[in-house]
Amino acid sequence: MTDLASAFERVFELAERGRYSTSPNPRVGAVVVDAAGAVVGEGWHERAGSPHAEAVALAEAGSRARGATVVVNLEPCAHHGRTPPCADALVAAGVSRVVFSLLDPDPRTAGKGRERLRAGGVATETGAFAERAERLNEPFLTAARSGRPFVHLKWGASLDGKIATVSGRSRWVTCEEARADGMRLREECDAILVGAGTVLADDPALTRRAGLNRSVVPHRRVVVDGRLRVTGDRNVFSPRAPGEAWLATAVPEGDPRLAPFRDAGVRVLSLPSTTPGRVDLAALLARLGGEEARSLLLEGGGETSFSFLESGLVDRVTAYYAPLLLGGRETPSALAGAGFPSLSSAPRLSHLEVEPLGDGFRVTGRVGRPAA
Ligand code: AOF
Ligand code: ZN
Repeated sequence: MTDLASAFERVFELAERGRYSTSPNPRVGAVVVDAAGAVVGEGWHERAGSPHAEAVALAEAGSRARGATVVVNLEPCAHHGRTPPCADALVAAGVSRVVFSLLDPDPRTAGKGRERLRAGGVATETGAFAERAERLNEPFLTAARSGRPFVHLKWGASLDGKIATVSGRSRWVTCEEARADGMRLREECDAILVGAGTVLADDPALTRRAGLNRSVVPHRRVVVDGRLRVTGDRNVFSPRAPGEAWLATAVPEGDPRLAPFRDAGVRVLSLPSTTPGRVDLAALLARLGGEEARSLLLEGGGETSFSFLESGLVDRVTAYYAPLLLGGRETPSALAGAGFPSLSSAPRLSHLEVEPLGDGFRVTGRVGRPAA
């Protein structure tokens, strides 16, 4: 006998299987529970183009779906996309009730799935486990609501917030477990971004190396460099690396210094600037969003991270802390820039999750809107 809470527990477990593969689609799990409380069908969405969770669960349930309750973390879709509408399939299967957590913000569904179910005589309930459902699909939901990718800011630092020693060495501040977890975040995100300062100081490759991602969205390695300080011989632009390299700059399209990047296969985006020499980050995110990038991992450095925060464009922060004290007035910090002038204008994190990791800890939280 399955109650609603345990059915949802299973739904989230199933949906979680799609963590590294469903983008640009959401992570969805579905469970069919018959009138006696037995689970007669289960499904999850594997990747864009493959059947939706409800379709898989209904197929497994077969005729046992008649009169059953279907539990799912997202509103069943109402549209013919890469697959036919789940709402119609649920009506056709004769289910009596659908319990789902959230309305699907995709404008092709957005309440229409629920309407189709109701019109077909199926009872609906919305809102159960909504918070957990939000957390699971932060990238998809943020992107569908705003048209830009979900921005996840990450850093690894000493306990006093320094990301390198005073001499600039930064590679081994946090422990191996923290670095592995950071690598796992790269697998979840459709794009990884750093500023020019980080390219010049650390020369990162921004590649995914854990081999977890199986989504259809190409992985973008993005460099923001308003004034064009970097050169094409940096690791991030290597034509041998998988995925696309993007260079976002404020220098005009016709600048001859951009030609070698283009010749090397780099996507050059000459974007408007907010202040002279600085890329309009919202314009960059809109370009990424327009190409189905649902999430972006922002890996520094301090100037670039601060610019994103200042523009109100960061959704989540994950920080790894080492039990290490570096000090130093000139030591690079996770955040630089001009700094927020007051406590009320500074972004604040909510829904904090703190976990020990290796010899340090990880803290993650949602970025709230500043009060002023
Ligand atoms: C569901 N269940 O398992 C998924 C849903 O073009 P398609 O067919 O790949 O559909 C993608 C859209 O369908 C996506 O934007 C989202 O609105 C919904 N995804 N809905 O009921 C699922 N993956
Ligand atoms: Zn569907």
